[in-house]
Amino acid sequence: MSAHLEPAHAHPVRLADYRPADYLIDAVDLDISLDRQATRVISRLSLRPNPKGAAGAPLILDGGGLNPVRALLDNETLDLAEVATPDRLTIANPPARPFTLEVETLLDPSANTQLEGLYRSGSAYCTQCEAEGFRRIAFYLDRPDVLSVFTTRIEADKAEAPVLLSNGNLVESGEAGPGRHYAIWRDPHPKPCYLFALVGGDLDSIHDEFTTASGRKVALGIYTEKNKHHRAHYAMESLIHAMRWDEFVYGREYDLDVFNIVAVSDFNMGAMENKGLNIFNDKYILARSETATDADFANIEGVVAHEYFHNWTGNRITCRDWFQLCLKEGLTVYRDQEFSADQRSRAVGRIANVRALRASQFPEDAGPLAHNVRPEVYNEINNFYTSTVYEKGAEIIRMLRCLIGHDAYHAGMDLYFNRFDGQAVTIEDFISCFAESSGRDLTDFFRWYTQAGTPKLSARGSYDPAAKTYTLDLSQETKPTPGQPDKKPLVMPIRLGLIGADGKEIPLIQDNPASPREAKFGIFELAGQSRRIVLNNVPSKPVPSLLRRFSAPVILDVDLTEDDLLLLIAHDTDPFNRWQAAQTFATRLLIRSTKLIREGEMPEFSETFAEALGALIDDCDADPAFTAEIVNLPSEADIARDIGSDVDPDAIQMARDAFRADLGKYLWHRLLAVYESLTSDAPYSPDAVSSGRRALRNACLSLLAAGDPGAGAEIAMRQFQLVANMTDQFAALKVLSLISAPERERALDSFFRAHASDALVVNKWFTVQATIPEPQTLERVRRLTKNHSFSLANPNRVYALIGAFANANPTGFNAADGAGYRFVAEMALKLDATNPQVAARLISSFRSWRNLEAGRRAQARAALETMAAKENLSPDLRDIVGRALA
Ligand code: B3K
Ligand code: ZN
Repeated sequence: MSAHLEPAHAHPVRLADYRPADYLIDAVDLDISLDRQATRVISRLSLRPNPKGAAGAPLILDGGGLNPVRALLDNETLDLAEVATPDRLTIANPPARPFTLEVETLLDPSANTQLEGLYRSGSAYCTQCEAEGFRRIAFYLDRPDVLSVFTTRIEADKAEAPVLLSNGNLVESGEAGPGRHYAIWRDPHPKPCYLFALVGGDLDSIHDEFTTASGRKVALGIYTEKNKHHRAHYAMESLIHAMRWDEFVYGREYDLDVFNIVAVSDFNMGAMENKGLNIFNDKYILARSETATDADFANIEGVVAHEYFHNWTGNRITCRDWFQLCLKEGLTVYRDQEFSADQRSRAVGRIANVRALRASQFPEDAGPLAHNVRPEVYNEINNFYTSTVYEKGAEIIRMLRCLIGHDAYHAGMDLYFNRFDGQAVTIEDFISCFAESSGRDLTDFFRWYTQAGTPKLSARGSYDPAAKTYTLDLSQETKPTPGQPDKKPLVMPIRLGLIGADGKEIPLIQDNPASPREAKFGIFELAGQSRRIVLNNVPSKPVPSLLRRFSAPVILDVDLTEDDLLLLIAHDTDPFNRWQAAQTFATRLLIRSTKLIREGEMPEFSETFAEALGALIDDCDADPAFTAEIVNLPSEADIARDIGSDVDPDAIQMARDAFRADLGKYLWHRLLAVYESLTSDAPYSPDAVSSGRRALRNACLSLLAAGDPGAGAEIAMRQFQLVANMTDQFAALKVLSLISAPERERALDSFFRAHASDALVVNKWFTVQATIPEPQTLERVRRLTKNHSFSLANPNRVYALIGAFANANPTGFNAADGAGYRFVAEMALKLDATNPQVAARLISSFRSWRNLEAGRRAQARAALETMAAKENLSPDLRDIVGRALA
């Protein structure tokens, strides 16, 4: 067999097999002439043997379905039949000195439905190269540790693509023959090819300027499809805030003369941090009060900041290999979370982060798709852009910061930036900076990266009234995950407080504190399997407030009574734990009710809990956003996760609905009073305080409608018809969608008619329908896939309809007859032929199938097996299905 029929990298790819590249590419000159079906790419690579590679090795460049038409080595023509296949270019005996390789290829961007490489979105040309998309543009050493200086000449029809953008600074532009023009961009910062980007199109834009702390003027631009630029102002403001914040908090300045963002409507993920030219899914850029909700505004702020922050954490210092993905992602998520916390309410931000972590990362870690934050093997790297790598990766940085403190954390970051700037590095390199700055041995802490699964932290307290001591016994345990039967203890910071029966905080006094941070801040470390903490001078039996601010991403098992929880709800000085206590109270009750319902009994209600919520509602002026978080009960997925096995989603749904209905009735007058008191005719503003008031008002509306659907529908309909902002309008539509009455269809129709031409709003219309928890929803979703505005070619549409059904409609997706599973599998198979990445993402909704009751488990398995039995599955889908079944 000819050697070049094999892929350049054998699969599976293993971390243990990492070797440096045999060749380096010092410079890349790209000459790209855009055409809808026949784009011509000429790449000139300046290569040389890597002193760290194998001398005399063949040069093997990655390709992704390329169509080469010409290749020259140092100006000598090569025989293409001999050196190239669509997926690989091999030079058997390259010179043992610097040389150039020039290759011309022809691409068809219009036929690129995978949205990886160079493709068309609307009338524009754009690119997505991370992780391995650059090889679909040119033959290359497509790996993050090959850094090169890129110069890109783009040529296009002036009328079709008046705007031509790439990385770096614009160095030249002009005419290029009849009707054509060109632009040359040069990026002086060596970068891996996954950060390459190019955009061409007839785009509108807004512009601003930023002056860095040291006086560099940066021209900022945000480009959108025609006539959408007036919706990019909030994104621009967010960008400027993010740039200032990174200077202020991390001392990091921007390093080019321009920073451009382009928003496109066809994009597989959220956004991409290409050097100096971020490309975004337009849902994370475009917002006006009439089209975007408060949540959309908050997401825009967070994602714009995230991509900007990558300039230092990801671009200037990048990953040695894709196993190190969380080096840039976990760190950058942590940075964007902290940025958002500084812009908004820190407590509410933390609650939102933890809700998201528990909703997606905990289930991932508890199921067949569990993997290390730093995986050790992959078949398809695109399947590892997971909440484990991102969100759990961010939690690790947060713990590190908590363990070593502000000063050592920032000293470590400075060391990291100084030592590794311009390099492609590993997690070990990163962590070594903090070992140095803190003087601590972080070997055991490192286990967070190499061990999957969510640890369970158990805490048992006992009070000795004679000695006035409180003893807390802590222990940890992590269940086995696929391929990791034996788990070791992890090092975790446990932020602790004690609340006395009078509701006052009790000082923590120990004979021999293990560290100054323990004595000063109540941050205790659990490093081994267990630990006993004895606290002195405790005047009366206290209630422990453990894991304040959720100081470690673990499942907490603590034997608090209902009275203890009520005390924490009312008095904990840590807002996160006040919220947590309410969640715990409600979850316990809902789990009991779920069980009762399955046994044919009536669900429970708790007047005491309702009164506690009532007191918070009466006292909501202090922080309405926080009160809203408390009023929003644990989700069905939260309850399912805590039940853990033999899960019956229908019973959970019934328990939750019944409790909400009882709460709505019980608190009716107080809810209505707050709803009315928060009604405002002030002009819309997306700021945290105003959005918090809307959040609480809409949470009240939702409970009112649960308590009395008739009266609730009336209030919701009035709100739906009266308000101009999308937050309140969509919240009302959501409430109406849950009520099976004629108002529902009337509201849905009028919403669609009002927004039919606005894709991002129509996505909301798809989602609200896909998440109606009733048996007829699957039929509705099937019907909607035939709607003229639905298309499998647009990832946002797929996520809005099919993704929402699979991930946010637990009773629909998990219908007992398996119809939901079969539908999602059918859609994924259909999509797999054109966009495997999005198909694979849809199927991650099966990640918890093993926890279901036996009947549904069998149905889910059957749906997965139907997929597994297909020939011609993409590597992406084959990998997810295979791991889900393994
Ligand atoms: N780094 C990109 C994600 C790339 C996805 C590749 N399939 C966005 C981000 O995390 O910032
Ligand atoms: Zn990122």
